[in-house]
Amino acid sequence: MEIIKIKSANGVVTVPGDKSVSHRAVMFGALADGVTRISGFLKSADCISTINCFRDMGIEIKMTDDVITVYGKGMNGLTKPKNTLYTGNSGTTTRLLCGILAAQPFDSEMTGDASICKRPMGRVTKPLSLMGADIENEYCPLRIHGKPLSGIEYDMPVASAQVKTALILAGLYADGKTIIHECEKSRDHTELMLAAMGADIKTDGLTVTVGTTSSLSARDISVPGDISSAAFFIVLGAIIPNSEITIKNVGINPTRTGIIDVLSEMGADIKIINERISTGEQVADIIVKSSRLKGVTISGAIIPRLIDELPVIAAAAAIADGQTIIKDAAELKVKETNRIKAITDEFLKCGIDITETDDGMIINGGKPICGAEFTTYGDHRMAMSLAVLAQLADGTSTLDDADCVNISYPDFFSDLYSLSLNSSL
Ligand code: SPQ
Repeated sequence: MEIIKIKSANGVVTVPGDKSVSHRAVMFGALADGVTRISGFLKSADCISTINCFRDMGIEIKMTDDVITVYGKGMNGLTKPKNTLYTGNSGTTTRLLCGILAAQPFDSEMTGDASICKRPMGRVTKPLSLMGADIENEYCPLRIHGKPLSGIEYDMPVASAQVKTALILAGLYADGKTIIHECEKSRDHTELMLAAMGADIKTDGLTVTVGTTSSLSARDISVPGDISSAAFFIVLGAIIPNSEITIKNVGINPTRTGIIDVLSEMGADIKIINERISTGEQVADIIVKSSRLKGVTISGAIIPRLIDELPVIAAAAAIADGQTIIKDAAELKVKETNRIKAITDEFLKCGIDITETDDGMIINGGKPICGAEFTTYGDHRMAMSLAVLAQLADGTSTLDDADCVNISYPDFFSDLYSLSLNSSL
């Protein structure tokens, strides 16, 4: 598909619901007593995979245009799936389900697409096995033999909300306390949502303590817009001259806002307005105007707060004057594709001065870039980041597989092109 170039980007965008919160809303709603109505749910391929897995375990889930209704059956209400649970491209579905399935009184199998079968599950299955879980294999397909679990104290070797959440979910079923120490703070939607539903869960700095929880109470959930989707428009507005974009209703949970901190440090003109709280999550509108960017170093504790935004931040770095160094981001290698290699290989195609490192990359930005025939590797965030980068390239750019945006943002291209309609070209 050819990427259409817009000369400036002006107008208002409402990005779809947060992917992390949407998955969790269905999962926790299924385990709750009562009915959970979810508004703003992200109807993308990944979140539909979660819905399908829970339907396969006997949970009734109704979908209308505006609301997803989950008829929870309580902590012990899931039934043995007749077939292998299929998680598609979704790491979140696969890893979080490990924590739930490990504690069920039935055996189950789980697998996903070619990308999921290459993503490491040992990071979840190993600590779960310390709790008594019996899971065969460290890559999908996984065979899970449900067992009674016991609480453990666990030092996480990597900052990962998926690992943390799998252990928290197992901890709800386990006998005794489960104490999890994070090495860096990762997104905390699970802790906020489960606490609001009455789970025995407490957070103290980098430590999360979970106790046996026999019931969760259902509550209606309004899912905020996904800052990981807003990220494409934040960068777009910053790098395309004469642009001003307002992105409405974006979740600004502090564990997710690293992109705003980094782009602001790069010189971006970003304003956060209408800050409010919506079902326990901070939400706001974001206004971004074009400005000249400069290179920065991105490393350490901020990395988990912007891990999914690094591909599009790299696009901003290619446009920015000077050097950007991204380090401590080896986690990028185990996403939908190896995002360090994918970014480097694709950016080289358009003449960007970029060097791949073991845990990130070095980009010397601010030089002219040319259009290219891009490969997405089936990775939604690569596709959207390359579409943003291509806006400032000389000549034509194409994507080999634009459909992969359906994983997290099915309307991405129509939202992108709508911004040029508001510009006086
Ligand atoms: O679900 P999946 O495929 O792992 O999705 C990604 C993404 O880019 O959308 C990562 F590839 O987001 C993860 C994120 O990187 C979603 C997530 C969550 O909802 O808990 C947490 C992060 O992963 P991790 O490994 O750091 O826990």
